[in-house]
Amino acid sequence: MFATSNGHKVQEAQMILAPFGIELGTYPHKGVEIQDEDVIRVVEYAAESLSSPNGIGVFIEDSGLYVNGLNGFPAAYSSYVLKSIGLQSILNLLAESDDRTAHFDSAVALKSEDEIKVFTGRLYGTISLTPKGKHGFGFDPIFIPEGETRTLGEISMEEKCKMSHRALALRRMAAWLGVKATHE
Ligand code: ITT
Repeated sequence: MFATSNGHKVQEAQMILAPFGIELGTYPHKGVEIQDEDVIRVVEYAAESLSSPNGIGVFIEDSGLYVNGLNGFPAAYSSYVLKSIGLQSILNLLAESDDRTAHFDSAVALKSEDEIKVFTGRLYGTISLTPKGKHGFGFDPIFIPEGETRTLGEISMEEKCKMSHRALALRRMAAWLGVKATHE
C-alpha cells in the first residue's frame, strides 16, 4: 500500500514497481508529517504513526528539490513553496546565481508489522532558465537531469521512471523485499 495524497506519485510508483510484479494499492492516511529539511527524517517520523490496514505492508514517500544556488532551498518544503510562490519565483530567485545545480531526493519508509525500513534515491541535474514541457508534475518543467538537455517536463513518464529519485528509492525497496524484476 502506498500512503499518499499525490496521484502523480501513485502513477509513477505503479510504473516503477510493475516490473517487480508489485501491484500497488493506495491509502490516504500518511501519518504525522513534521517540518524538516531532510526527507529521511520526515518519512521516519511519519512512519511511526502510520497504521497498516489489515496488516498489509504500507509505505510513504517524501521528496524534495534541493537547489545549490539557493543553499538547498526548497528542500522538503517543496510542496508548500510550489503552492505559495510557484516555479517562476524560484527561477527569479536563482537569476542572480551562477550555480544552477540541484538534486531531487526521495525517501521511502516501509512499515511492515513493527519494523520500519528506509530507502533513498537521488537525481542530480540543473535548473533550466525557463519552464519547459507538459509532462510530469511539480518541478519537472524546470529540472534538467544530468546528461540530458531536456527538462523532466519534456520527457515521458516512462523515461523519467528509468532514472528518477523515486525510481531509485522504490527499486531499492523492491530489492529489499526480495522481488526480482521480470523485465528491465
Ligand atoms: P504526499 O501526499 O505523498 O506527501 P506531496 O505532493 O506532498 O504528496 P512530496 O511531499 O513528496 O509529495 O513532494 C513535495 C513536492 O515536491 C511535490 O508536491 C512536488 O511539487 C515536488 N516533487 C516531488 N517529487 C517530484 C518529482 O518527481 N518531480 C517534480 N516535482 C516533484
